[in-house]
Amino acid sequence: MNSKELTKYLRQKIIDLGFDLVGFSRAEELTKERIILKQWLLKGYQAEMNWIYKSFEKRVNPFLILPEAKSIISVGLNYFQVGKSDFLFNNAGKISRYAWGKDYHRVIEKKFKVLKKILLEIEPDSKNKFYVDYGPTMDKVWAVRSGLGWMGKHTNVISTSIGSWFFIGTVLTSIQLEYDNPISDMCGDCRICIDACPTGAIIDDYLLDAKKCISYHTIENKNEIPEELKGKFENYIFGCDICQDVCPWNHKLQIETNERDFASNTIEFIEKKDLENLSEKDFKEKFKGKAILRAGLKNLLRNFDYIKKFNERSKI
Ligand code: B12
Ligand code: SF4
Ligand code: SF4
Repeated sequence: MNSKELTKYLRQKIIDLGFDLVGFSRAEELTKERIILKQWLLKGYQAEMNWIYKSFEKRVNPFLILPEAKSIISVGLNYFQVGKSDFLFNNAGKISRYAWGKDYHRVIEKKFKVLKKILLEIEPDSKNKFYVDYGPTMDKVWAVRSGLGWMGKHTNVISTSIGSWFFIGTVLTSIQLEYDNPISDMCGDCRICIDACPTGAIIDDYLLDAKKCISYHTIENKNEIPEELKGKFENYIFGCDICQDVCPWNHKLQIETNERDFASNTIEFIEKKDLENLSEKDFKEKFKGKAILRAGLKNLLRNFDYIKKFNERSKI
């Protein structure tokens, strides 16, 4: 097979694995993004996520991860589901959509196992590295380069077919493939997400300050949440969907996920009393396989205390 036929074959195989989006780009150093990421870190927008800083060189240079890399494969997996309970109990904590089903890291890793076999069948000597979220890669940048979508002003990648409710997997491979073209930015004059963010975390078009982001504080922050953000979390205790919920592209598309692991056994909210009397062991047992384990019991309870102020305000 020549590289054109090979790319066509691989694209189909990846779709057959259940991914909704796939695209290919040239493995190369990210020179423009190096400057942007450096600036972002120098301004302290990463908050306490110092692991981004530590892996900086790898993030902007795929050859430091895989010297033989020729191509990047970007895949997207839709996780959108229509909410089953739109109304919210006053004291319930909201969980963002991406954590309703099974932990996406595990779901995508399962598909990657099969993809690895496919790549080795194509080229038995090929070298391949697979990442979803936790890798030292700029997943969104590669997804944009591979033509999966464009970077929205809220800094999530948006696809014209499924909106922004998708996870991104990034594969570095030594296999030579044909590359896709990026698509144009379709945000235009819109700034609905920027205006809707309750904490003002999107400080400029395409620029997010994690120090102000509800998603950062409810999931990644292991310390105190700043006093000035109190009352602004709109009941979120794990992640935040507001900037994506208001995006016209997501309103228009609303394509439900085909992934059973996401659609079954969903948790859209929990009440504090569901957590209060659990031991760490019970908590791990109760939420086995779910993404919310990442926040830890202690931090979820802290997040409940934090949103209480909003509930008190809404009763007035
Ligand atoms: C750190 C991180 C976070 C941080 C910081 C978010 C961020 N915007 O960077 C926090 C904890 C806040 C976060 C939150 C969320 N995250 Co997150 N996160 C990551 C992670 C691990 C790294 C992202 C990164 O490198 N950030 C650094 C910034 C500088 O990089 P960047 O945004 O790509 O930078 C580009 C633009 O922002 C822009 N830009 C940046 N600065 C500037 C400045 C100027 C002047 C200009 C013009 C442009 C510009 O250009 C840059 C280069 O193209 C990725 C996984 C990965 N390994 O890539 C997941 C990832 C981005 N997260 C993801 C998700 C799903 C979320 C949440 C939706 C989860 C939730 N529901 O709560 C929220 C969304 C919040 C938001 N509005 O972005 C998905 C996004 C999928 C998609 N369709 O885009 C990813 C890709 C995970 C995955 N593999 O699926 N996340
Ligand atoms: S995830 Fe929430 S807090 Fe973060 S930028 Fe979007 S709306 Fe703002
Ligand atoms: S709400 Fe508007 S500006 Fe924000 S990402 Fe969607 S289209 Fe772009």
